[in-house]
Amino acid sequence: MRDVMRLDLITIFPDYFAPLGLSLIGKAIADGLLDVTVRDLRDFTHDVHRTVDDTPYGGGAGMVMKPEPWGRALDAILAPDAIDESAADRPVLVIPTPSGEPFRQSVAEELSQKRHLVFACGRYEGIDHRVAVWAADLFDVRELSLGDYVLNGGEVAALAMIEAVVRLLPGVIGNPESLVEESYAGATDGLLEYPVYTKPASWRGLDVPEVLLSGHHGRVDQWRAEQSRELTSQRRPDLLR
Ligand code: JB8
Repeated sequence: MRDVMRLDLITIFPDYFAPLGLSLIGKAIADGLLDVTVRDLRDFTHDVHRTVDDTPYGGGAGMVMKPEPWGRALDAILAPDAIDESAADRPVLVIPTPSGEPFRQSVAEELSQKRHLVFACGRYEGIDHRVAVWAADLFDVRELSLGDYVLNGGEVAALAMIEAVVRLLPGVIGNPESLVEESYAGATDGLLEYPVYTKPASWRGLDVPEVLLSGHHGRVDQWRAEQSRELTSQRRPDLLR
């Protein structure tokens, strides 16, 4: 049995994380599989204006997030724990950023094995780099990118990563067969999924492929494998060796 997974989220927009109370993740929290704390970065400022950004050294457009509030927020997150820098299971600090390593299913699987994940959600042009450097003494720091496009901040990327990780926790998905099926993917290892159909067999003049109605499991598996291969070569040739 695994310990409850602890998730700390640091953001200047705590409301972005309201959806974590819904659906499967909300249920995981209610069932005690997951303990989520959302922290407002501005609570770790000391000035009347609750300033979190400043102009970039070296010039350039936009603003950069100041390191001090991040340092205090991370101190607060670590405070309850006995700190062992060499611990095998160090907390992970995820920093969503377009310049990060790609977030993939393999990364989600790795993160799902950890006890404590902290997401540092930046805004503006990002977080002063010294935060990641300082944190590396205490956390496994992972700068991760959701994909090759630019969001306005790390919150939406964090939500996507959290959903991908939490659904892998034992007990979060009611039917673990769904997980097994997608991990070795039936016939489709590493390829895109084949199209799926349900009743009715004919809808608005469109018929379900007849092989799926045949009850012939061998032919069904073969058809699905072909569909996966064809879809993958059309849409994601990079996935074909
Ligand atoms: C400022 O596109 B993204 C992303 C964009 C961001 C920040 C973090 C992540 C911070 N812009 O994943």
